[in-house]
Amino acid sequence: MKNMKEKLNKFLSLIIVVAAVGFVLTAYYTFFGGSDVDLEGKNKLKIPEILDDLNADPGIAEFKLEAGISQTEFTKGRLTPTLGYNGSYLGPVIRLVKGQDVSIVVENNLNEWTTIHWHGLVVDGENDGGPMQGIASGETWNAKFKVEQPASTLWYHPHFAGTVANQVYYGLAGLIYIDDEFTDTMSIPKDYGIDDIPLVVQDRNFNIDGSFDYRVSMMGVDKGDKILVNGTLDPYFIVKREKVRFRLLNGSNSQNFSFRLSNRAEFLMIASDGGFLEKPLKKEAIFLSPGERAEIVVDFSEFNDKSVKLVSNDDLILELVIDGELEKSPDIPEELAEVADIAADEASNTRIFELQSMGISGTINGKYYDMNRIDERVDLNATEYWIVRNVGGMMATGHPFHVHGTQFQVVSRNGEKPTPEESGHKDTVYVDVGEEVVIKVMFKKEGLFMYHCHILEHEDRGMMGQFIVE
Ligand SMILES: [Cu+2]
Repeated sequence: MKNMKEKLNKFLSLIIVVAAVGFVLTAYYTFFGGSDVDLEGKNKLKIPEILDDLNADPGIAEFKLEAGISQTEFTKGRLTPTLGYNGSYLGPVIRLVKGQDVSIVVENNLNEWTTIHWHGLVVDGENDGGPMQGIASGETWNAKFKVEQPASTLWYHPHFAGTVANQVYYGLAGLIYIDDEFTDTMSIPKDYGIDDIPLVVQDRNFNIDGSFDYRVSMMGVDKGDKILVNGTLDPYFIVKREKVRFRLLNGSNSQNFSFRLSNRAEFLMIASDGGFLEKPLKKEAIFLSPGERAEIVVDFSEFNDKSVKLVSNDDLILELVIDGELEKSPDIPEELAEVADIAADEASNTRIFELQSMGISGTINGKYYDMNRIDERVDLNATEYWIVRNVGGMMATGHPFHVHGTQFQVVSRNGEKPTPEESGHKDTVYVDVGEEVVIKVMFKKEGLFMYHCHILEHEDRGMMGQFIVE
């Protein structure tokens, strides 16, 4: 009898211990853990490397990039033929500082021509990497320039006439960060890969064998049913309960994104294409057409959820797993930077650009791109108003209008003052069907430059013009 009682007591003790352990574990994961978020089949977000500066002098930066043919395992066990810079897909972040003299040697190890364009960088025509600076297979090209613009998130990608869409789709693109005299001491998240996260977002289609299924027809481009973020399929990223900055690039060929958080929480937009806005802007969603960038700060200390999703409409972009204890992160300053006003007046020259779609191709002012024709001549240091109209066309779409060699300001959209998110400097502006956007542009660099639609299939099929600054 006594024996029975002892056994029962032991059994009850065991149950209590098991229950207690269970309770403690549950409580631990409830408060601290993200481990009950189902990450089955998901991949940890890749963070691009920062490209080594080969010159120890802080005033001089020397870089080497190599465009090559490779394969990438987006899905376990399946290899996708891809292109990449210094790697299998996409490229490293080129980190520049305002005032630096920069040299970048680009080696073309593809079996076709390419160029490399520094999108958003204000440099002269010869170093811009447009269609005129073609690099033959096996050759190198050396771009040299001085960084003269404020802190910003820019990017680089090929620009050889007719092959841009394909080369970007297969993986040729990367980010450029510029730091300036203010960024070191600014109270914003800036720990690269920890609370300052690059997000290169691209839509893609895959075949069953793992290869890309890049579908283009006369009608247009098929939207990819998969999303790659920094070349990661089904990505997740673990953040702390603190403020995290995301540098978003719409790196897609033709798809627009409207980014928001799954819990519909507000975040702060702090920068657009050309750098910081004057003041942080509270937003619930951010629209980016191909080529456009935005920097946002999300305060994860405000969320009780264990996971929040970055989505675009109903598409999952990135699962953000919130892990760890509450971290005290500093307030974002109410004044971020001074956005230099581009001085233009009634005397400034005005030009009109009419964008017209024809399914997969399109024209600007009724003309297809011709590398032997200069479309516009601009005086060095002139400031001009450019009126950009989307006049529709067959299977009309919106067009992201990009101007090389400058950062411009949006003056008006359909006669109205632009929204605050368009108040900073920009190099790409979305013009929807029927819209008219007026920009003021300053031309501080000499040479031959492009303006074009940043739907890469449109650009490749002629929706581009050339201007010379002299
Ligand atoms: Cu277009």
